[in-house]
Amino acid sequence: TKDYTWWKEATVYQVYPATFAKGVRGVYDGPDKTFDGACGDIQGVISKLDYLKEFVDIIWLSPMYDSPQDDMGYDISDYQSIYHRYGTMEDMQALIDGCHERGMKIICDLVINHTSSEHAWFKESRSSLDNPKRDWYIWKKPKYDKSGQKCPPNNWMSYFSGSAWEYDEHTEEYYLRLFTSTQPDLNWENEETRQAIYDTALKFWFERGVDGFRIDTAGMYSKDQAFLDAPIVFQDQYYQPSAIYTNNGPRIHEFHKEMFDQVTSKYDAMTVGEVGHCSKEEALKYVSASENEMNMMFLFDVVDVGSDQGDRFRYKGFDLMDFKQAVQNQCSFIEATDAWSTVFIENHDQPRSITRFGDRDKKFQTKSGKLLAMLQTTLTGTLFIYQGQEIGMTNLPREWPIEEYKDINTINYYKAFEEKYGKDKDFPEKREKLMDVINLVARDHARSPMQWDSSDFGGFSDLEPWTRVNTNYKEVNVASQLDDVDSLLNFWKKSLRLRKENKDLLVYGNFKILDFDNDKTFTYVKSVPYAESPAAYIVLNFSNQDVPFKKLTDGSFKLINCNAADSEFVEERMSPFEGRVYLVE
Ligand code: TEU
Repeated sequence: TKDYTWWKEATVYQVYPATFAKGVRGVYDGPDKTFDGACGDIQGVISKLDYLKEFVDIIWLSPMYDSPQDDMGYDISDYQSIYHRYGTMEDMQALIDGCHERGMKIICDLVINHTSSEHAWFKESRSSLDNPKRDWYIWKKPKYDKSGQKCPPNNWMSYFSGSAWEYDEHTEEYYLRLFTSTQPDLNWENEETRQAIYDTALKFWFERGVDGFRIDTAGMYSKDQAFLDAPIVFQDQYYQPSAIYTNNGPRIHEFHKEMFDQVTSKYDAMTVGEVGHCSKEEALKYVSASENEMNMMFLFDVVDVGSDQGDRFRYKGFDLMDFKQAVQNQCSFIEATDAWSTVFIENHDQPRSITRFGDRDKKFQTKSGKLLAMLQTTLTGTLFIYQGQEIGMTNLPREWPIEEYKDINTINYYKAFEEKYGKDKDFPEKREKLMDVINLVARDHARSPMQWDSSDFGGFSDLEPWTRVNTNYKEVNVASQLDDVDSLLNFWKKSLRLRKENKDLLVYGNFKILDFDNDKTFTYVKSVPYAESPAAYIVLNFSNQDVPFKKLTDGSFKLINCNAADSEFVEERMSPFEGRVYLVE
């Protein structure tokens, strides 16, 4: 049995400040390195709180801290001030208070594996070999190859292409940066560094009323101190070599326990760590209540479906069986334990779920969005929705050229690809193939401006935004869905209500797949162990065809949710992308 807790039952809504909403109290909108054009801000978020409070309980705000924005704020130059285009400290306090006044909570992004190279700590660290902060980052002497050329200390790769080591002329050493060149990794081995992180990045915000954190790259702080070359598993090296020695490293649990003990445990906080990949045993170390580390974690099983060994751009395609397995991995590992899980299929690092898992053709777009809503609102764990998911925003159009893509991950990958194959005779074909994949899986798809209404720029701003609005904003937007009883938005609201009304089953229940081998339907039951309550029986047709409906368990079935129109509903046959939720007694 599970203990009822506010952060378990809550629906969390992720806000990406750069593209959520532009407030009326204008922040300077002239040209800017990253945001050349109108950009979202904190007043914009405040202006939408009344919209959000109708269906969500907690807001997760992606980084709003001061930053050069090389990785959209995941490169922080000051934990204690706000990026000028997003607003001021007063705006942020107003947002925190605005959430609380409405009975909502707010969690912030905690990016503490690395800082920006513009952070004062790094500027000091790089200034000399004997600077007191030298050891706050990870510096290594160069190696030399046979011909006497300088080369990085080992073969670790960056998540954003190329070596994970950056050479610094000034002191003639390399620093580690698992992400982009301006995101140096902090040295968690240094106790003073850890204390500084706890004070500046966590306590400071708890004291201002923030209710918790989404902990960025929470599995990466502890690097294997041998810094060995990793075995090259693949022909062209992706980031796996470094992952072996930087994910779930030797001291990672010690660090999380320390952070919990010294900071998080002092507050009624919610914490969710982005860990991504780990074994079940490892996962339980992070999120078992008795371990005192964090409340829950994001595992990438589901969002990685179809990507080859975690490299999103080697996309193999969607397979329902893999998908079922992934869903099971993510929500079953907590059964019969004191751990907790999360439910999500979108975030700012993922493409849009309808394009990926639903119907790519317009025909069943909304209906497949409802199918995915039924899936998510019936799975065990804390539910996370990403901005725009509630109205069924989709990936960017395939015709858009690479120039419309702004994410450093996409751009670096594209450049590396061009460098490698640019001279090949068949480069144009190769390029088109890559564009097909980018159009399917790039992070950019989550980062286009939120579509509020059918006016210019989707009502996001009155000036042209820094990144282009999806061309479908006239068909897909909040305003047109608010009053339409059949809209995806209203379906989400209804499904979220049902989730709460049946929380023992839907939020807390055990999960069991009934048709693992079926390649069209996904059928599972949710049940409460040892209780004589009904079970929830969920059947989802993931295909664009009619399929027969057969009851795979005994009992009397009562339908409580369905996305098929009354006129098309036939008990023994399910229409394309139809989903049903029954209670069975
Ligand atoms: O992401 C870390 C991460 O491991 C991935 O989701 C990563 O973005 C992806 O594999 C790249 O293909 C977090 C943030 O969510 C992401 O936005 C940041 O870019 C990254 O950390 C660095 O801070």
